[in-house]
Amino acid sequence: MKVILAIVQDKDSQDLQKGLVDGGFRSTKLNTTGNFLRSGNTTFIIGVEEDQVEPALDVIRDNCHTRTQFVTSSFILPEDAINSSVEVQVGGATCFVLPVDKFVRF
Ligand code: 2BA
Repeated sequence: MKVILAIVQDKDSQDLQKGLVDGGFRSTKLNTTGNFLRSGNTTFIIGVEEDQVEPALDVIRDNCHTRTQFVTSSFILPEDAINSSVEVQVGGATCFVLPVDKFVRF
């Protein structure tokens, strides 16, 4: 068994939630915060059998989109005197696939 941790943008979270349920995947949703932009994102914990990792990643890929965000450099670098805008590409999804030693449900 594997666990997928998928960090996605809040804007994609509802579609992904539906896609996972429709695809028969069990998951847990956490409200999280990106450390760089310091804004909200969503982390899905998805437990799957090994042969379901790629199908689950396909669902994530299909429902999560890359977006461009502009942030002021002073927001990222407070010591920066010039308040210029910096372009940042966020998402579609950042995924970690981890092995699971043991899985039990009582
Ligand atoms: P944030 O940390 O808020 O990062 C948002 C976006 O800002 C990132 O998009 C990336 O384009 C940019 N960024 C982040 N750190 C940067 C840095 N040190 N220098 C320049 N640009 C930087 P994504 O890469 O798509 O990441 C989206 C969110 O996924 C992140 O939100 C964070 O919550 C999570 N994430 C990404 N990589 C991670 C990692 N290696 N470990 C844990 N979480 C990660």
